Amino acid sequence: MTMRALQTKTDDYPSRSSGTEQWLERKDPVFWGKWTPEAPLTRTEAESFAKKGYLVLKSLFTPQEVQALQAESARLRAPGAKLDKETLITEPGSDDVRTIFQLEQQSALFNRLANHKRLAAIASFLLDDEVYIHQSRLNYKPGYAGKEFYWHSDFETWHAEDGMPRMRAISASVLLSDNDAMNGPLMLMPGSQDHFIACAGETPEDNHKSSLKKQEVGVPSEESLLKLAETFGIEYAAGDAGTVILFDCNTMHGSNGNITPFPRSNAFFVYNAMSNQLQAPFGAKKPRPAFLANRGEPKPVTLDPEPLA
Ligand code: 6CS
Ligand code: FE
Repeated sequence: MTMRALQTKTDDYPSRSSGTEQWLERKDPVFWGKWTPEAPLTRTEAESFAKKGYLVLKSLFTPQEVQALQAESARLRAPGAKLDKETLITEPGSDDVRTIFQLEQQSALFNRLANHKRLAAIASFLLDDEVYIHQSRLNYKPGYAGKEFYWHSDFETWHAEDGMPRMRAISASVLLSDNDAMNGPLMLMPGSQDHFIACAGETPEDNHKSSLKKQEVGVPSEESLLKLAETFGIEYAAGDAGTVILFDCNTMHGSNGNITPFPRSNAFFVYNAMSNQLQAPFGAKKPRPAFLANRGEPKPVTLDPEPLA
């Protein structure tokens, strides 16, 4: 048996294992590294990430790069794009594509984005380790009828269903459309990353088949959401296309629907520390498929410095 297959003996973040919800303290840092003048973030940015559990970086990509990414995103969503059917998730109640998973494996340009130094070096710095892509996706929230994403901690799902041991992963959302208060931007509770809400209930078999359209298991109770919102407040991350939102794997987040005529899309990469590779799921009978959670022999990102366009 390889080291990676071994299960950690005690579970610091048990969830979905009893009938009751519980608030547990976080046992991992948010910012694992140490700031130096060579760091890819300013000291203020690194400290703000540690405190709030998220960071918005404006204009990380040039207008030319953004245009190239938008064109590639349109190509992937157009009829005839050769995509693995399994990786496509439609909106609840319609055939509109909501998410394309394994983005960096189905598009050369998005592969370069996932490996790009401007993104991956920041994740690697904050997590103080080499990083690999745990999950990637192109999210598309159509205009008029884009559906919401209910409140959740990503780590809760990744720990329970995918076997991610520690809170040592960061999501990077690269905005491909302008996001403002109106078209269903990402909402976050700053500071919520320091608490783990162990959820009630059990993971149903093949939960991902419905949870990716509408998550119902692994979400906090309304009482806990109220307490979190009263304690930490709710902020939203706005920015023009090309803005990057980085957030910790345990920051409570969600987004409203989008009834504006303007669609909203983003490319989303989850960077996990190489030392934090997946084990057996902590709160489900079998692990989710590989298109949702990279559990092979993951390769660290390359930190490619070349412009994308
Ligand atoms: O399933 C996932 O990996 C992600 N999607 C949802 C709806 N919840 C957890 C996590 O963010
Ligand atoms: Fe999420």
